[in-house]
Amino acid sequence: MGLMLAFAVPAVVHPATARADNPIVQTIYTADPAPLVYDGRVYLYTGHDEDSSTTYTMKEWRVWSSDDMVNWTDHGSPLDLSSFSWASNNAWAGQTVYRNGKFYWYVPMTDKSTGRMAIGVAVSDSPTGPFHDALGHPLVENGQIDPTVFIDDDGQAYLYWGNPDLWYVKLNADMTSYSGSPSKIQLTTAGFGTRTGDANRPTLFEEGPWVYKRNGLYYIVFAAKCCSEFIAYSTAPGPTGPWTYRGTVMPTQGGSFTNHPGITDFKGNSYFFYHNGALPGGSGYTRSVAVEKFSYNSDGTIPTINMTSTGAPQVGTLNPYTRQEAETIAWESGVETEPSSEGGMDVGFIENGDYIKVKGVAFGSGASSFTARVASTVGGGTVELHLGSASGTTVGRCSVPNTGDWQTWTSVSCPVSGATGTQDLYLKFTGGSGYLLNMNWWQFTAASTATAHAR
Ligand code: FUB
Repeated sequence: MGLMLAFAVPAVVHPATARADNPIVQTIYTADPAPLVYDGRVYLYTGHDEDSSTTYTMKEWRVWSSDDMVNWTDHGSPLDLSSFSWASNNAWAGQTVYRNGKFYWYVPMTDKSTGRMAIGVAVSDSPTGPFHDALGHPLVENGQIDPTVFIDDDGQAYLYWGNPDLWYVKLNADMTSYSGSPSKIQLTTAGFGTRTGDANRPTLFEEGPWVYKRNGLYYIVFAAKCCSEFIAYSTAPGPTGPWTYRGTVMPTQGGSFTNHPGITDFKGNSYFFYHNGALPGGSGYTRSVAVEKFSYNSDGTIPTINMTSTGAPQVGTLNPYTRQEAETIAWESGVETEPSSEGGMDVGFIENGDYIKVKGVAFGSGASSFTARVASTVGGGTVELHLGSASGTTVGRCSVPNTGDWQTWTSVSCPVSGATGTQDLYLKFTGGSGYLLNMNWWQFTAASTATAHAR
Protein backbone atom coordinates (compact mmCIF):
# COMPACT_ATOMS: atom_id res chain seq x y z
CA MET A 1 0.00 0.00 0.00
CA GLY A 2 2.33 2.77 -1.09
CA LEU A 3 0.75 6.09 -0.26
CA MET A 4 -1.18 7.40 -3.23
CA LEU A 5 -0.59 11.11 -3.58
CA ALA A 6 -4.13 11.68 -4.78
CA PHE A 7 -5.39 10.77 -1.29
CA ALA A 8 -2.67 12.60 0.65
CA VAL A 9 -5.01 15.22 2.05
CA PRO A 10 -4.05 16.02 5.63
CA ALA A 11 -6.94 16.25 8.09
CA VAL A 12 -5.34 19.36 9.54
CA VAL A 13 -3.98 22.34 7.62
CA HIS A 14 -0.26 22.81 8.20
CA PRO A 15 2.05 25.65 7.31
CA ALA A 16 3.46 25.30 3.81
CA THR A 17 6.94 24.73 5.21
CA ALA A 18 5.87 21.79 7.36
CA ARG A 19 6.29 18.49 5.56
CA ALA A 20 4.48 15.43 6.80
CA ASP A 21 6.88 12.75 8.02
CA ASN A 22 4.39 11.13 10.42
CA PRO A 23 3.23 8.35 10.24
CA ILE A 24 6.80 7.11 9.84
CA VAL A 25 5.89 4.11 7.66
CA GLN A 26 3.69 4.63 4.62
CA THR A 27 4.37 1.48 2.54
CA ILE A 28 2.10 -0.70 4.70
CA TYR A 29 -0.22 -0.29 7.68
CA THR A 30 1.62 -0.86 10.96
CA ALA A 31 0.53 -1.00 14.61
CA ASP A 32 1.74 -1.46 18.17
CA PRO A 33 5.21 0.14 18.00
CA ALA A 34 7.95 -1.11 20.34
CA PRO A 35 11.32 0.72 20.11
CA LEU A 36 14.70 -0.75 21.11
CA VAL A 37 17.94 1.25 21.00
CA TYR A 38 20.96 -0.88 20.18
CA ASP A 39 24.42 0.07 18.95
CA GLY A 40 23.56 3.64 17.90
CA ARG A 41 20.33 2.82 16.06
CA VAL A 42 16.72 2.70 17.11
CA TYR A 43 14.97 -0.50 16.03
CA LEU A 44 11.21 -0.41 15.85
CA TYR A 45 9.19 -3.62 16.14
CA THR A 46 5.61 -3.42 14.92
CA GLY A 47 2.60 -5.41 13.91
CA HIS A 48 1.19 -5.29 10.39
CA ASP A 49 -2.46 -4.57 9.69
CA GLU A 50 -3.27 -6.14 6.32
CA ASP A 51 -4.70 -3.83 3.65
CA SER A 52 -8.50 -3.55 3.88
CA SER A 53 -8.55 -5.26 7.29
CA THR A 54 -11.95 -4.90 8.93
CA THR A 55 -10.95 -6.70 12.10
CA TYR A 56 -7.47 -7.38 13.46
CA THR A 57 -6.14 -9.18 10.38
CA MET A 58 -2.52 -9.50 11.50
CA LYS A 59 -0.23 -12.33 10.38
CA GLU A 60 3.32 -11.07 10.86
CA TRP A 61 5.53 -8.67 12.75
CA ARG A 62 7.89 -6.18 11.09
CA VAL A 63 11.21 -4.46 11.91
CA TRP A 64 12.33 -0.94 10.97
CA SER A 65 15.40 1.02 12.03
CA SER A 66 16.77 4.54 11.94
CA ASP A 67 19.76 6.48 13.18
CA ASP A 68 18.07 9.88 12.83
CA MET A 69 14.36 9.31 13.72
CA VAL A 70 13.13 10.42 10.28
CA ASN A 71 14.71 8.15 7.66
CA TRP A 72 13.49 4.62 8.46
CA THR A 73 14.93 1.45 6.90
CA ASP A 74 12.53 -1.44 6.23
CA HIS A 75 13.94 -4.77 7.44
CA GLY A 76 10.91 -6.78 6.39
CA SER A 77 9.25 -9.47 8.46
CA PRO A 78 11.69 -11.74 10.33
CA LEU A 79 8.88 -13.21 12.46
CA ASP A 80 5.36 -14.34 11.61
CA LEU A 81 2.69 -16.73 12.79
CA SER A 82 4.29 -19.64 10.90
CA SER A 83 7.39 -19.20 13.11
CA PHE A 84 5.29 -20.65 15.95
CA SER A 85 4.02 -24.17 15.19
CA TRP A 86 1.48 -23.86 18.01
CA ALA A 87 -0.09 -20.56 16.85
CA SER A 88 -3.04 -19.94 14.54
CA ASN A 89 -3.69 -16.20 14.17
CA ASN A 90 -3.67 -12.73 15.77
CA ALA A 91 -0.05 -11.48 15.54
CA TRP A 92 -0.65 -8.71 18.07
CA ALA A 93 1.39 -6.29 20.16
CA GLY A 94 4.87 -7.38 21.29
CA GLN A 95 8.24 -6.06 22.40
CA THR A 96 11.87 -6.99 21.77
CA VAL A 97 14.57 -6.68 24.43
CA TYR A 98 18.33 -7.27 24.29
CA ARG A 99 20.25 -9.36 26.80
CA ASN A 100 23.68 -11.03 26.72
CA GLY A 101 24.15 -10.87 22.96
CA LYS A 102 20.66 -12.03 22.05
CA PHE A 103 17.38 -10.35 21.11
CA TYR A 104 14.17 -11.71 22.64
CA TRP A 105 10.87 -10.83 20.97
CA TYR A 106 7.78 -11.44 23.14
CA VAL A 107 4.56 -11.63 21.13
CA PRO A 108 0.91 -12.57 21.73
CA MET A 109 -1.03 -14.82 19.39
CA THR A 110 -3.77 -17.43 19.49
CA ASP A 111 -2.72 -20.84 20.78
CA LYS A 112 -4.43 -23.19 18.35
CA SER A 113 -4.74 -25.99 20.91
CA THR A 114 -6.75 -23.86 23.35
CA GLY A 115 -8.11 -21.11 21.11
CA ARG A 116 -6.91 -18.59 23.71
CA MET A 117 -4.34 -15.83 23.43
CA ALA A 118 -0.89 -16.81 24.66
CA ILE A 119 2.55 -15.19 24.84
CA GLY A 120 5.43 -16.68 22.86
CA VAL A 121 9.09 -15.72 22.78
CA ALA A 122 11.37 -15.72 19.73
CA VAL A 123 15.14 -15.29 19.80
CA SER A 124 17.79 -14.01 17.40
CA ASP A 125 21.47 -13.05 17.34
CA SER A 126 20.59 -9.87 15.42
CA PRO A 127 18.04 -7.09 16.00
CA THR A 128 16.73 -7.67 12.47
CA GLY A 129 16.50 -11.45 12.75
CA PRO A 130 15.99 -14.09 11.64
CA PHE A 131 14.04 -14.91 14.81
CA HIS A 132 12.93 -18.40 15.77
CA ASP A 133 10.55 -19.71 18.42
CA ALA A 134 12.74 -20.21 21.51
CA LEU A 135 10.45 -22.76 23.16
CA GLY A 136 8.14 -24.54 20.70
CA HIS A 137 5.24 -23.73 23.05
CA PRO A 138 3.82 -20.65 24.78
CA LEU A 139 5.85 -19.00 27.53
CA VAL A 140 2.61 -18.16 29.35
CA GLU A 141 -1.00 -18.78 28.35
CA ASN A 142 -3.93 -17.28 30.22
CA GLY A 143 -5.95 -15.78 27.37
CA GLN A 144 -4.42 -12.33 27.83
CA ILE A 145 -2.21 -10.17 25.60
CA ASP A 146 0.35 -7.42 25.04
CA PRO A 147 3.65 -8.49 26.65
CA THR A 148 6.23 -5.93 27.76
CA VAL A 149 9.56 -6.86 29.35
CA PHE A 150 11.64 -4.74 31.70
CA ILE A 151 15.11 -5.68 33.03
CA ASP A 152 15.88 -3.95 36.33
CA ASP A 153 19.33 -2.68 37.34
CA ASP A 154 19.88 -5.77 39.50
CA GLY A 155 19.40 -7.99 36.43
CA GLN A 156 15.95 -9.26 37.37
CA ALA A 157 13.69 -9.28 34.33
CA TYR A 158 9.92 -8.93 34.52
CA LEU A 159 7.30 -9.88 31.94
CA TYR A 160 4.07 -7.89 32.21
CA TRP A 161 0.98 -8.43 30.08
CA GLY A 162 -2.77 -8.33 30.20
CA ASN A 163 -6.25 -7.26 29.16
CA PRO A 164 -8.48 -7.10 31.18
CA ASP A 165 -6.08 -7.84 34.07
CA LEU A 166 -2.47 -6.76 34.50
CA TRP A 167 -0.15 -9.72 35.11
CA TYR A 168 3.54 -10.05 35.79
CA VAL A 169 6.04 -12.84 36.30
CA LYS A 170 9.77 -12.82 37.06
CA LEU A 171 11.76 -14.08 34.10
CA ASN A 172 14.90 -16.13 34.65
CA ALA A 173 18.21 -14.89 33.26
CA ASP A 174 17.72 -17.09 30.16
CA MET A 175 14.72 -14.83 29.31
CA THR A 176 12.73 -17.85 28.12
CA SER A 177 11.61 -19.33 31.45
CA TYR A 178 10.30 -17.91 34.70
CA SER A 179 10.35 -18.42 38.45
CA GLY A 180 7.25 -18.61 40.61
CA SER A 181 3.75 -18.18 39.27
CA PRO A 182 2.26 -15.32 37.30
CA SER A 183 0.73 -12.75 39.68
CA LYS A 184 -1.90 -10.09 39.19
CA ILE A 185 -1.03 -6.47 39.87
CA GLN A 186 -3.94 -5.11 41.87
CA LEU A 187 -5.82 -2.67 39.65
CA THR A 188 -6.89 0.03 42.11
CA THR A 189 -8.30 3.40 41.13
CA ALA A 190 -5.46 5.08 43.09
CA GLY A 191 -2.98 3.14 40.98
CA PHE A 192 -4.65 3.21 37.57
CA GLY A 193 -7.31 5.92 37.59
CA THR A 194 -11.09 5.71 37.60
CA ARG A 195 -13.19 4.46 34.70
CA THR A 196 -16.85 5.29 34.73
CA GLY A 197 -19.66 3.38 33.08
CA ASP A 198 -18.17 -0.13 33.26
CA ALA A 199 -18.77 -1.90 36.57
CA ASN A 200 -16.51 -4.76 35.49
CA ARG A 201 -13.55 -2.47 34.85
CA PRO A 202 -13.35 0.20 37.55
CA THR A 203 -9.86 1.41 36.55
CA LEU A 204 -8.57 2.96 33.35
CA PHE A 205 -6.12 0.15 32.58
CA GLU A 206 -7.14 -1.46 29.30
CA GLU A 207 -4.10 -3.04 27.59
CA GLY A 208 -0.69 -2.37 26.03
CA PRO A 209 1.50 -1.90 29.14
CA TRP A 210 5.02 -0.46 28.63
CA VAL A 211 7.25 -0.59 31.71
CA TYR A 212 10.58 1.16 32.26
CA LYS A 213 12.65 2.93 34.91
CA ARG A 214 14.03 6.46 34.87
CA ASN A 215 16.01 8.14 37.64
CA GLY A 216 14.97 5.45 40.11
CA LEU A 217 11.24 5.81 39.34
CA TYR A 218 9.28 2.98 37.69
CA TYR A 219 6.80 3.91 34.96
CA ILE A 220 3.94 1.92 33.44
CA VAL A 221 2.44 3.58 30.39
CA PHE A 222 -0.71 1.93 29.03
CA ALA A 223 -3.72 2.15 26.75
CA ALA A 224 -6.54 3.50 28.93
CA LYS A 225 -10.30 3.12 28.73
CA CYS A 226 -12.10 1.66 25.79
CA CYS A 227 -13.13 2.66 23.24
CA SER A 228 -11.65 4.94 22.02
CA GLU A 229 -8.50 4.55 24.05
CA PHE A 230 -6.14 7.21 25.30
CA ILE A 231 -2.63 6.74 26.70
CA ALA A 232 -2.14 7.14 30.46
CA TYR A 233 0.58 6.30 32.96
CA SER A 234 1.32 5.46 36.57
CA THR A 235 4.55 5.43 38.57
CA ALA A 236 5.87 3.35 41.46
CA PRO A 237 8.91 3.05 43.73
CA GLY A 238 9.40 -0.59 42.64
CA PRO A 239 8.79 -2.79 39.58
CA THR A 240 5.56 -4.26 40.91
CA GLY A 241 4.16 -1.20 42.70
CA PRO A 242 2.57 0.27 44.62
CA TRP A 243 1.41 2.29 41.59
CA THR A 244 0.12 5.85 41.61
CA TYR A 245 -1.97 7.07 38.69
CA ARG A 246 -0.33 10.12 37.03
CA GLY A 247 -2.73 11.02 34.23
CA THR A 248 -2.81 11.38 30.47
CA VAL A 249 0.19 11.00 28.16
CA MET A 250 -1.71 11.21 24.85
CA PRO A 251 -5.40 12.12 24.62
CA THR A 252 -7.82 10.19 22.42
CA GLN A 253 -7.19 11.34 18.85
CA GLY A 254 -6.00 10.14 15.47
CA GLY A 255 -8.75 8.04 13.91
CA SER A 256 -7.96 4.67 15.53
CA PHE A 257 -9.97 3.48 18.52
CA THR A 258 -6.85 1.76 19.92
CA ASN A 259 -3.51 3.30 20.67
CA HIS A 260 -0.31 1.70 21.91
CA PRO A 261 2.67 3.29 23.71
CA GLY A 262 6.41 2.72 23.24
CA ILE A 263 8.96 4.99 24.91
CA THR A 264 12.72 5.25 24.52
CA ASP A 265 15.63 7.65 24.89
CA PHE A 266 17.90 8.04 21.85
CA LYS A 267 20.89 10.33 21.34
CA GLY A 268 19.97 12.45 24.37
CA ASN A 269 16.27 12.92 23.54
CA SER A 270 13.10 11.15 24.66
CA TYR A 271 10.61 9.75 22.16
CA PHE A 272 7.02 8.56 22.35
CA PHE A 273 5.86 6.05 19.72
CA TYR A 274 2.15 5.38 19.14
CA HIS A 275 -0.25 4.47 16.36
CA ASN A 276 -3.20 6.13 14.66
CA GLY A 277 -5.34 5.91 11.53
CA ALA A 278 -3.74 8.85 9.75
CA LEU A 279 -2.80 7.27 6.41
CA PRO A 280 -5.28 7.21 3.53
CA GLY A 281 -7.65 4.31 4.20
CA GLY A 282 -6.63 4.40 7.85
CA SER A 283 -8.94 3.22 10.64
CA GLY A 284 -8.93 1.23 13.88
CA TYR A 285 -7.94 -1.83 11.84
CA THR A 286 -5.62 -0.14 9.33
CA ARG A 287 -3.27 1.72 11.63
CA SER A 288 0.11 3.42 11.28
CA VAL A 289 2.97 3.98 13.71
CA ALA A 290 4.19 7.49 14.44
CA VAL A 291 6.64 9.22 16.79
CA GLU A 292 6.92 12.45 18.78
CA LYS A 293 9.90 13.88 20.64
CA PHE A 294 9.16 15.01 24.20
CA SER A 295 10.91 16.20 27.38
CA TYR A 296 10.10 14.99 30.87
CA ASN A 297 9.07 17.67 33.31
CA SER A 298 11.70 18.42 35.97
CA ASP A 299 9.78 16.33 38.53
CA GLY A 300 9.85 13.29 36.21
CA THR A 301 6.24 13.56 35.10
CA ILE A 302 5.42 13.09 31.41
CA PRO A 303 3.88 16.06 29.57
CA THR A 304 0.74 15.68 27.48
CA ILE A 305 1.85 14.70 23.98
CA ASN A 306 -0.34 15.32 20.94
CA MET A 307 -0.16 13.59 17.56
CA THR A 308 1.43 15.61 14.76
CA SER A 309 1.94 15.02 11.06
CA THR A 310 5.43 16.54 11.19
CA GLY A 311 6.82 14.00 13.69
CA ALA A 312 10.17 14.19 15.45
CA PRO A 313 12.98 16.44 14.20
CA GLN A 314 15.90 14.77 12.44
CA VAL A 315 18.88 13.91 14.64
CA GLY A 316 21.93 14.47 12.44
CA THR A 317 22.05 14.02 8.67
CA LEU A 318 22.20 11.19 6.15
CA ASN A 319 25.50 10.48 4.34
CA PRO A 320 24.90 10.09 0.58
CA TYR A 321 28.48 8.95 -0.02
CA THR A 322 27.96 5.59 1.64
CA ARG A 323 25.58 2.93 0.31
CA GLN A 324 22.01 3.73 1.31
CA GLU A 325 19.23 1.20 1.04
CA ALA A 326 16.42 2.26 -1.31
CA GLU A 327 14.05 1.16 1.47
CA THR A 328 15.45 3.88 3.78
CA ILE A 329 12.54 6.32 3.52
CA ALA A 330 11.31 9.46 5.29
CA TRP A 331 8.19 9.65 3.15
CA GLU A 332 7.07 8.01 -0.08
CA SER A 333 4.33 8.06 -2.61
CA GLY A 334 3.20 4.96 -4.48
CA VAL A 335 6.05 2.52 -3.83
CA GLU A 336 6.17 -0.76 -1.91
CA THR A 337 8.96 -2.90 -0.50
CA GLU A 338 9.73 -6.59 -0.95
CA PRO A 339 12.52 -9.07 -0.10
CA SER A 340 15.49 -8.70 -2.47
CA SER A 341 17.41 -11.54 -4.13
CA GLU A 342 20.55 -9.66 -3.05
CA GLY A 343 19.52 -9.81 0.63
CA GLY A 344 17.48 -7.42 2.74
CA MET A 345 14.65 -5.55 1.05
CA ASP A 346 14.26 -3.59 -2.18
CA VAL A 347 11.75 -1.02 -3.37
CA GLY A 348 9.41 -2.25 -6.07
CA PHE A 349 6.02 -1.74 -7.69
CA ILE A 350 7.30 1.64 -8.88
CA GLU A 351 5.15 3.51 -11.37
CA ASN A 352 5.37 6.82 -13.20
CA GLY A 353 5.31 9.73 -10.74
CA ASP A 354 6.06 7.70 -7.59
CA TYR A 355 8.76 9.06 -5.33
CA ILE A 356 10.86 8.44 -2.22
CA LYS A 357 11.84 11.31 0.06
CA VAL A 358 15.10 10.99 1.99
CA LYS A 359 15.44 13.77 4.54
CA GLY A 360 18.50 15.82 5.48
CA VAL A 361 21.02 14.45 2.97
CA ALA A 362 24.45 16.00 3.62
CA PHE A 363 25.98 16.62 0.17
CA GLY A 364 28.58 19.01 1.59
CA SER A 365 30.60 20.68 -1.14
CA GLY A 366 28.93 18.65 -3.86
CA ALA A 367 28.28 15.34 -5.60
CA SER A 368 29.53 14.44 -9.06
CA SER A 369 27.62 11.25 -9.79
CA PHE A 370 24.87 8.93 -8.62
CA THR A 371 24.79 5.15 -8.77
CA ALA A 372 21.72 3.01 -8.25
CA ARG A 373 21.30 -0.75 -8.05
CA VAL A 374 18.28 -1.46 -10.22
CA ALA A 375 16.32 -4.21 -11.96
CA SER A 376 13.58 -4.09 -14.58
CA THR A 377 11.88 -6.28 -17.15
CA VAL A 378 10.77 -3.33 -19.22
CA GLY A 379 13.54 -0.73 -19.26
CA GLY A 380 12.96 2.88 -20.11
CA GLY A 381 12.25 4.11 -16.58
CA THR A 382 14.21 7.05 -15.22
CA VAL A 383 15.35 7.84 -11.68
CA GLU A 384 15.20 11.62 -11.34
CA LEU A 385 17.04 13.31 -8.49
CA HIS A 386 15.23 16.38 -7.12
CA LEU A 387 16.08 18.65 -4.19
CA GLY A 388 13.55 20.08 -1.73
CA SER A 389 10.41 18.56 -3.26
CA ALA A 390 9.37 16.02 -5.88
CA SER A 391 9.21 18.88 -8.37
CA GLY A 392 12.25 20.73 -6.99
CA THR A 393 15.55 21.38 -8.77
CA THR A 394 16.68 18.39 -10.83
CA VAL A 395 20.33 17.51 -10.15
CA GLY A 396 20.59 14.24 -12.08
CA ARG A 397 18.77 11.66 -14.18
CA CYS A 398 19.61 7.96 -14.49
CA SER A 399 18.06 5.71 -17.13
CA VAL A 400 17.25 2.14 -16.20
CA PRO A 401 17.73 -0.64 -18.77
CA ASN A 402 15.87 -3.93 -19.11
CA THR A 403 17.89 -6.34 -16.90
CA GLY A 404 15.79 -9.38 -17.85
CA ASP A 405 14.10 -9.92 -14.49
CA TRP A 406 12.70 -7.89 -11.59
CA GLN A 407 15.36 -9.51 -9.39
CA THR A 408 18.30 -9.40 -11.85
CA TRP A 409 20.31 -6.45 -10.65
CA THR A 410 22.70 -4.05 -12.35
CA SER A 411 24.30 -0.77 -11.31
CA VAL A 412 23.60 2.37 -13.34
CA SER A 413 25.38 5.70 -12.92
CA CYS A 414 24.74 9.22 -14.12
CA PRO A 415 26.35 12.64 -13.61
CA VAL A 416 25.09 14.94 -10.86
CA SER A 417 25.35 18.71 -10.78
CA GLY A 418 24.11 21.21 -8.19
CA ALA A 419 23.68 18.90 -5.20
CA THR A 420 25.41 20.77 -2.37
CA GLY A 421 24.73 21.45 1.30
CA THR A 422 22.13 19.52 3.29
CA GLN A 423 18.97 18.85 1.30
CA ASP A 424 15.85 16.73 1.27
CA LEU A 425 16.44 14.36 -1.66
CA TYR A 426 13.54 13.10 -3.73
CA LEU A 427 14.10 10.01 -5.89
CA LYS A 428 11.34 10.44 -8.41
CA PHE A 429 10.51 7.72 -10.89
CA THR A 430 9.27 8.55 -14.37
CA GLY A 431 8.56 6.61 -17.54
CA GLY A 432 5.71 4.92 -19.32
CA SER A 433 2.83 3.01 -17.80
CA GLY A 434 2.92 -0.01 -15.52
CA TYR A 435 5.78 -1.00 -13.26
CA LEU A 436 9.05 0.65 -14.28
CA LEU A 437 11.89 -0.61 -12.13
CA ASN A 438 13.00 -1.94 -8.76
CA MET A 439 15.76 -0.31 -6.71
CA ASN A 440 17.90 -2.06 -4.11
CA TRP A 441 20.33 0.70 -3.06
CA TRP A 442 21.89 3.98 -4.14
CA GLN A 443 25.04 6.01 -3.49
CA PHE A 444 26.47 9.36 -4.61
CA THR A 445 30.14 10.05 -5.41
CA ALA A 446 31.56 13.27 -4.03
CA ALA A 447 33.05 15.79 -6.43
CA SER A 448 36.78 16.02 -5.76
CA THR A 449 37.91 19.19 -4.01
CA ALA A 450 40.04 20.09 -7.07
CA THR A 451 36.99 19.81 -9.34
CA ALA A 452 34.87 21.80 -6.96
CA HIS A 453 37.46 24.61 -6.92
CA ALA A 454 37.82 24.56 -10.72
CA ARG A 455 34.11 25.34 -11.06
O1 FUB B 1 -2.99 -4.80 17.46
C1 FUB B 1 -3.86 -5.70 18.10
C2 FUB B 1 -4.23 -5.18 19.47
O2 FUB B 1 -4.80 -3.90 19.38
C3 FUB B 1 -3.05 -4.99 20.39
O3 FUB B 1 -2.58 -6.17 20.96
C4 FUB B 1 -3.63 -4.03 21.35
O4 FUB B 1 -2.68 -3.40 22.17
C5 FUB B 1 -4.34 -3.07 20.43
O5 FUB B 1 -3.44 -2.13 19.89
